[in-house]
Amino acid sequence: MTKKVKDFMNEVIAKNPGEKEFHQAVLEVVESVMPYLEKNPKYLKAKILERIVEPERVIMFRVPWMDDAGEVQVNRGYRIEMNSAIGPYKGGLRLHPTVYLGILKFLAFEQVFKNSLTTLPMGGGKGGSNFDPKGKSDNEVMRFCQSFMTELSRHIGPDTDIPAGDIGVGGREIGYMFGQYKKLRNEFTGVLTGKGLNWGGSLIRSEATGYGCVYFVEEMLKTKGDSLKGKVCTVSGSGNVAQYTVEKVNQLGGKVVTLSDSGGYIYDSHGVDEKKLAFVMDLKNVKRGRIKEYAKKYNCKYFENKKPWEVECDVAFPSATQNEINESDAKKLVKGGCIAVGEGANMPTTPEGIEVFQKAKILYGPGKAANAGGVAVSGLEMSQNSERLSWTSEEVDSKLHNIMIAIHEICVKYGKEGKHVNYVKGANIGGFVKVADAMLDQGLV
Ligand code: NDP
Ligand code: 2IT
Repeated sequence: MTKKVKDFMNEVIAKNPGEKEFHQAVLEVVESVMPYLEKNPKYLKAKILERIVEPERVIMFRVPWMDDAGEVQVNRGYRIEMNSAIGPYKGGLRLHPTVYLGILKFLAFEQVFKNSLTTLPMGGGKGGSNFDPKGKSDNEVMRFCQSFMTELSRHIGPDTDIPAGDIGVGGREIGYMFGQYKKLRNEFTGVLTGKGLNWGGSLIRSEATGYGCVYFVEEMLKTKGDSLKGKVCTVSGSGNVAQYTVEKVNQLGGKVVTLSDSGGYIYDSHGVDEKKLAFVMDLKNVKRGRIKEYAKKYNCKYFENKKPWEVECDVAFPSATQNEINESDAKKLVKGGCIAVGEGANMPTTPEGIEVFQKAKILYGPGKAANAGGVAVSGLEMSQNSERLSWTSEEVDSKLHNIMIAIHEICVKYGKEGKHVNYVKGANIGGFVKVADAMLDQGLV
């Protein structure tokens, strides 16, 4: 770490005490962009870095709701409006017991660069709550979502801030929140994305993050004259991103041998085919059960409290949560012959893990590039809402595919180091430049 980076980080840490995930996300970007800033001192003079790490606005609020037993419950809600230089704040909502300011600020910060990479006009934001949807009834989830939106509705709008899903927020939650927003405002607008297809949602939004991540990996493999055909893939998680990663890997001729949840992972050497994937979707999206049940149903192994990175693979798709691949996991992956990593999750690899991948010179696609397909199709949902039209799935999928190709090109442009592409550097600088230039254009605001 250079002295300049260290001094900068010391300030960030002092100003944002205890927010370790936020420090981690900032350090990764600052290390990448500092050499670029030194060559382009106009950014240093305008203190773009100091400004870009400070959220434009942080909203924190009380979310009271009543559980089925008639007891009052209180959660904390958040919305981080990080940066609106290139468009309205855009980013998901996370409902998970681990949620606190540091996690949402890391996610909002990543979102700024990711959204810039999509080529669409979207600023960055993120929100959520420490509410745990696990084990709650539909009615409890509805009452929570209504209370959460009652406050959030004052701060968002289709041209101001447009939330969407993330961990613990899918179609059900977006539905309850949209209903409440509409009731409060008496307006039918595209204030949320990931909506149902009958009420303003876009085709391919559910598929977008997983599909996009696989398209991105296919582009990385192409630079080596390779493809996903015949590749053995490990996937973590079994939620939205994991499910559609499996679907697209299968379509492109690869084989997925693992899936996981917070309880452990399943290993299926025959691969998670279309029929088994339908079982997983019903298990996770309708029954809200545990992945362990897959092992029972298909008579394969379940590894409790373990992560799938000990399984040999060609390509790994971490699609669960932050910091799920540490240094030792990364070493196991490289040793097992892994040639590419596509991050469906946000910041799933620790800094030490990233170093292992970089040293081994494997194709490492960081989340802000590889998983940008989700928010990209959210952007397309916003366009369709503004036009009051809906596009066919072929149209949306083809736009998504082109956006992932464009993101890959941006990474190559800014990340090429001789024959090797440093996708971390490429994504960070490529995402940064557009936002930084817009901030320069708009003056000291
Ligand atoms: P879901 O809620 O649909 O699924 C999350 C999955 O990850 C579940 O299988 C869950 O298991 C597992 N998981 C969550 N937290 C942990 C944990 N602490 N340890 C182990 N496993 C965990 O979320 P998504 O699929 O939408 O999100 C997955 C990742 O992708 C997140 O990092 C998210 O930020 C990122 N992402 C999502 C996008 C989207 O469009 N949805 C877009 C871009 C990125 P369990 O049920 O046991 O908790
Ligand atoms: O991390 C992400 O990019 C998301 N959770 C999706 C955000 C969005 O606005 O679609």
